[in-house]
Amino acid sequence: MQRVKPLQSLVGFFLSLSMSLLSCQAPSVAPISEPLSTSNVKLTKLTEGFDFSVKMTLLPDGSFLVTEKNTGFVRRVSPTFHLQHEPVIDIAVNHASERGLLGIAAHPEFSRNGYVYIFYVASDSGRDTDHPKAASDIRVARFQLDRDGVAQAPQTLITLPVRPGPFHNGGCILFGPDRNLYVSLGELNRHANMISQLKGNPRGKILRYHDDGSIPADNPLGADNPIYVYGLRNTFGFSFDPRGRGLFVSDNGPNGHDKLSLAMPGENLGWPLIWGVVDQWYERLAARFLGRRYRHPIWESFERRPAPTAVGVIPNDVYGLGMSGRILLGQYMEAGVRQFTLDAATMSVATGFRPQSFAYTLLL
Ligand SMILES: [Ca+2]
Repeated sequence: MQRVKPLQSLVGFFLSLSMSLLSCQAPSVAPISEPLSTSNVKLTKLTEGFDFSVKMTLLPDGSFLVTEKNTGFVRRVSPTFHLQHEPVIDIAVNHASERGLLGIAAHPEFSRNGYVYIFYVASDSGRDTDHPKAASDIRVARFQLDRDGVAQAPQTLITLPVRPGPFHNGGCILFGPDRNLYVSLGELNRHANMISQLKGNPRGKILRYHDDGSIPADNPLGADNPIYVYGLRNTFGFSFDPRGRGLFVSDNGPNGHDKLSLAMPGENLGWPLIWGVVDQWYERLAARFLGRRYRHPIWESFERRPAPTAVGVIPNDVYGLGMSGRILLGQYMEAGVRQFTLDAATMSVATGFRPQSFAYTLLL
């Protein structure tokens, strides 16, 4: 299999390591491509009328909020799947290339406080724009919905110390079971400087914050460091395993090699040193070099480019026997949802694929 290798200079570096490393057994996972025997997940179109919808978050009353990348609208869909015409809130975004309003998450105590968090690339003019130079920053903000569904002006909680990239801005935000806020930031398509591997820089990482934007003292890389998982390229989705096995993380690779990983706190998913199942000699060596923090993926797409987005895990067997713990992965280029089941003994995966003609909302 021919792969693009942007870091050929590393080969020479690794050659200088002892030959004993060459004989080490590499961590390896053999993805199984057999379809799953049962497929109880059904995709149903619930509503339409969005302008480039990207993410959604469920509210306690059964309605959900949906982000529109280019308009900066947050739109509400009722429990009966009626799309409210007027947006809940309208953010001034820079939506050039992959920028825009990218992420949304309702606070775990939304019923009490009405807080909704959003991730976006802010315009520097107060108006939506796609001018490449008219971006202010990448931020996480919080607004409050009152009981009538009226939004208060957003308050910026986190301004990420980076220059927005035209590509690879990440943008998935999620509250974890510990009620902390998790944020994915891509490497902004500037990976030649190994930025995803640097533990002092937020690019190419999943970050962990308190709900007020402060950094938890028990973060895995230190009390003043927001990094939770590193070595990422551009992650649009992640989800905690309800069984407590870790954090399932999707990542978009270069020219294919999209991935699904199961990461523990403080772990390194390899980019840009490694970007798939370890099957090349220099990647095996790189895996050894990265050491115990490196975690190889549980699945990769090889030459295909499904462009994974959201990740979800079915928490119980309400959808049928054998469905509990199944992992669902949204796909942008190969529209539809891919599903996985994780073999608890080998931590490898079996996959099932149900192609769709165009994107649907996932009904769970
Ligand atoms: Ca707007």
